[in-house]
Amino acid sequence: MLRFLTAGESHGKELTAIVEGAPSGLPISPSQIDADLARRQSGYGRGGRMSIETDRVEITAGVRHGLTLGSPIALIVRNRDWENWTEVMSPVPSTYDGSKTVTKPRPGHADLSGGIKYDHRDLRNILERSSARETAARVAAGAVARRLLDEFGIKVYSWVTGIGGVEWKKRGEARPDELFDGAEASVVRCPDKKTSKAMVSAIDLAKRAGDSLGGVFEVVVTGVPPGLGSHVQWDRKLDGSLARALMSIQAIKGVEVGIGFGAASTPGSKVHDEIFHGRKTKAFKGSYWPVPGTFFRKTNNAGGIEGGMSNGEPLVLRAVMKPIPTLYKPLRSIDIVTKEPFKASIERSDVCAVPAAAIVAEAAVAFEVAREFLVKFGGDSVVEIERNYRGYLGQIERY
Ligand code: EPS
Repeated sequence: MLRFLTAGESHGKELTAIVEGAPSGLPISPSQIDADLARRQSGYGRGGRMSIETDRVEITAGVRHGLTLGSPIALIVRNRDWENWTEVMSPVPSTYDGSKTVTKPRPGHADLSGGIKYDHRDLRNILERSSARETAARVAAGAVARRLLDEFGIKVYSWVTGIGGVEWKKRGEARPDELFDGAEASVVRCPDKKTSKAMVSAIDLAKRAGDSLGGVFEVVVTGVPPGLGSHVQWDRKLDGSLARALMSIQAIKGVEVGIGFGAASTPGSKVHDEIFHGRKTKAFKGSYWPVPGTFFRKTNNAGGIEGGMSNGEPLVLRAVMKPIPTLYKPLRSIDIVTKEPFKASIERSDVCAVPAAAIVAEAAVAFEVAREFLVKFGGDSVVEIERNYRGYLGQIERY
């Protein structure tokens, strides 16, 4: 079973990810993981912290001479800000004077619920871990999964479709790889230049007002064979696993698959994707992704998943991120010690992290797809998985 855990506080020494269950023989290099780490750090609307951090991975276990061993892979991303926090965050008792103690819970953060739950009187003990800094470790773990998917022609893309009410309307039959290139060239990851500009203006406006903005992004996975996930049990459904992975990303408040909430106002005859047989590349001119098997659809309202299983079409997922709750414009709250009302003041914050969240979502989705891929085709080495996968492709060709 492919799985991962992360550890690390936002201003602690470093973040750690352990990936277990990756097969042997997978080429992994720090530079490929660093590329995703850098993509997560870019994006318009981030605060001062991003100019402190330049995330780089160190692989400390599970890889030898550029190839995975089949043993747990340990990935470390250092916090450069740590040097300013060594006393405050020291794992051993230090001369720290308690000056960074947090007793004022910020609305929208984990502070108060976590403080009550873990019986902490310094809310820093909660916020350090609930911080979205943790997502750097998830991106590192996701990069390993993405590398595995690469071996089998499965690609994970993302782009931003909305920020603070500025929406990019659907683009017909555009190719995912081209949309992705457009997103990579945009500071807000929106493939449309005009909308990108409007999004940047919206972020500027929010910043001037001491406010923050959320938004919507889309993740698309191409080259997924039919049959990942299963209809037979609730916790084996692919859409269920993907939704959970996406919802677990900090500040995500909703997830859609395919047409999603649009299905509520569309009749069934216009929702369900009709089935055709043949080679999609021949039968459907707009085709651009390899479709394993011989059945295909001309529409993809299902977002590539029916009955909890991939159907061979691209996976299409969307998620909404709430506006970052650390605001220069303070919201009312209550001090946990004095029980007095206060209005929070802050030192630094992001205004919008939707473009970064899209990259984190790519990692989360890549990991789930890789996990399901290994459930179906799993072996201990890449060679063994390849043999299993080739066998299955032959089988579905004859179906
Ligand atoms: C975050 C608050 C900010 C962000 C941080 C997430 O950090 P700080 O409190 O140090 O200014 O910059 O994000 C990252 C450090 C990152 O790498 O994405 C929060 O409270 O979630």
